[in-house]
Amino acid sequence: MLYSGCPEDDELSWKPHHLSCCSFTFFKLVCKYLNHIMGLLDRLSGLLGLKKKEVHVLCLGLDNSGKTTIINKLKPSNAQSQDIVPTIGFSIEKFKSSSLSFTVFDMSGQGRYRNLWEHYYKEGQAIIFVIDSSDRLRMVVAKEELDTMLNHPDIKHRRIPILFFANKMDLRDAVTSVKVSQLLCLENIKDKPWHICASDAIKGEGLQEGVDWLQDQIQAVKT
Ligand SMILES: Nc1nc2c(ncn2[C@@H]2O[C@H](COP(=O)(O)OP(=O)(O)OP(=O)(O)O)[C@@H](O)[C@H]2O)c(=O)[nH]1
Ligand SMILES: [Mg+2]
Repeated sequence: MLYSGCPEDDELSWKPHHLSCCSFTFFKLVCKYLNHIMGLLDRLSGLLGLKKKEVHVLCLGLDNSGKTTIINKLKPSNAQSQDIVPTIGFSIEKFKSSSLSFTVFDMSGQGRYRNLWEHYYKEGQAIIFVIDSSDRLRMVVAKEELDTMLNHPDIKHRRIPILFFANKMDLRDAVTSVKVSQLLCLENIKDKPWHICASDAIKGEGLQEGVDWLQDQIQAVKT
């Protein structure tokens, strides 16, 4: 609705002091039309295929496997956090690839929060599952959590792509990605596309290969 007179007093509560009533109304009109034009441009870029498609991804895996470090490294360098702390509950993060805009649910891997994962399965269009390749003792726990996820009704019958990061490859005790894949029995996953990448999230090695694969899979499903 256009303003024909002065806005009500309560609408003026945030009015800059130096603007008169008329110039303030004009200012609001300009803002309104700018907003409208931005909306049109946004829709136009979507129609022309210039706007990146948005996808929702779940990042899962045991605590301390490196999920938050990986997601952080995938952000532009000026948006990266210098201080990674264990995730409480979950956090929503964003990063972009060449043609997709990812919204990631970075779930906490701590035992007490793992029951939160299933509440987000329906929303996820892809899964990133992170394994600490040097944590041989807990590989069996990682496998249990993976199997529970794969058997969940919201995942079981979907052809959802799963990207595995065999992370912490820089550590001396790390096993190879082939070994991780054997320990997790990944060859048993027949009804979903999956891929495993060895990664070092601190240096950012292996991450791009994984994201490129994920992007191809998501686009293959959408088109
Ligand atoms: N050496 C090495 N350390 C890593 C790597 N990735 C992550 N870390 C370290 O592992 C620790 C845990 O990393 P996070 O990213 O917080 O792990 P997380 O999976 O998000 O853990 P939760 O939030 O508790 O589920 C941090 O001290 C990271 O610096 C890696 O590739 N190599
Ligand atoms: Mg975390």
